[in-house]
Amino acid sequence: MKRVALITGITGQDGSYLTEFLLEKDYEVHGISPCTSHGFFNHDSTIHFADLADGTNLREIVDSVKPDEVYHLGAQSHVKLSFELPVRTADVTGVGTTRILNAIHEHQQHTGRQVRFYQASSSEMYGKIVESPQTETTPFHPRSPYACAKVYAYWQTINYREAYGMFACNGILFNHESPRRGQAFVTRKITQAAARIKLGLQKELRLGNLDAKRDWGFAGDYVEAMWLMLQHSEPDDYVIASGETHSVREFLDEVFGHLDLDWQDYVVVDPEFFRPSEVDHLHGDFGKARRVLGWEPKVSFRELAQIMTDHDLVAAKKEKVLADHGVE
Ligand code: G4F
Repeated sequence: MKRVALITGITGQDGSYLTEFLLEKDYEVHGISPCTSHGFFNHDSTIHFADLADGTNLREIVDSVKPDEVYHLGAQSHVKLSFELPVRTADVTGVGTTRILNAIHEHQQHTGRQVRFYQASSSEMYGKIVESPQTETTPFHPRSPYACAKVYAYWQTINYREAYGMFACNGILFNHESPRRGQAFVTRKITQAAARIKLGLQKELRLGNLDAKRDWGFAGDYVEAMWLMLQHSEPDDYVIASGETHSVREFLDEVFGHLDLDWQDYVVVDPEFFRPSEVDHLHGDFGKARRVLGWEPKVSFRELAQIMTDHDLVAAKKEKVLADHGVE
């Protein structure tokens, strides 16, 4: 019998890599998505439409799919946007987690089945950090409505584990990127702009805080860690990170350097892209995941920057051919 996985946020970056990973392992893959208009669709998976802010059909979906594993990746995941949409972010990213946990709990009670649950927790929860590198025991100090919602969801996941014996795990994932990363996140914004600048399609790149430091890894590596957590004998919480920290400036160096350009000729610092409160420095220690799950990242910071840049250069070349032929 095939194992069955249900993924919220299936059409996002992580959802698409996880779908491919699970199909490769011969899972039957189902996903929950709020709309059809954007994202990555894998035709070997089945999509069910539901909004995490409206839990009415979540229980029906869980009852009909009968998943062995649920990967809860769906969220309003943009930190800066969360300052503009704090209530929506709390509802989708925070309470949305309770809605899906509750649907699974009711399903388990009703059917006697066991469902394993993965919560996409975030390094943003560390916020104003109290130690470095950050581990599973580092206290949280969230610095955005998004991070507050993620802290709430983190504790709900532990609460369902402790109160009802649910097999529920938090993966505390540090920033993870890829050519499928949304264009509003800083790495992809930089690789797209650099490729377009290289081909003369764009003249400048407007960014916010260049001094922020992040622990950036490759999303394709990180979905394996999600799966490993749910295969372990005990549910637990794990930091998943690259173990390195780099500034936005260093990412610019890698990307523009790869294209033989100097970013200082093109980057304009624009207050528009600063946040009301910033997370200055994130650096994860994935020692527990390595020890217990046997997981470690494969793609380095430099390789990640180059993979993303090369991908966006191909896209920019296509755009240029169309532009040269007057097609918009
Ligand atoms: O790429 P970012 O928007 O990612 P951020 O805020 O670290 O959050 C991402 O990673 C989290 C994991 O730690 C996830 F939970 C979350 O959902 C999301 O995926 O920004 C990275 C840094 C920030 O310090 C930001 O201020 O880059 C800085 N930055 C500078 N200029 C910019 C820009 N960020 C964006 N998005 N756009 C800019 O123009």
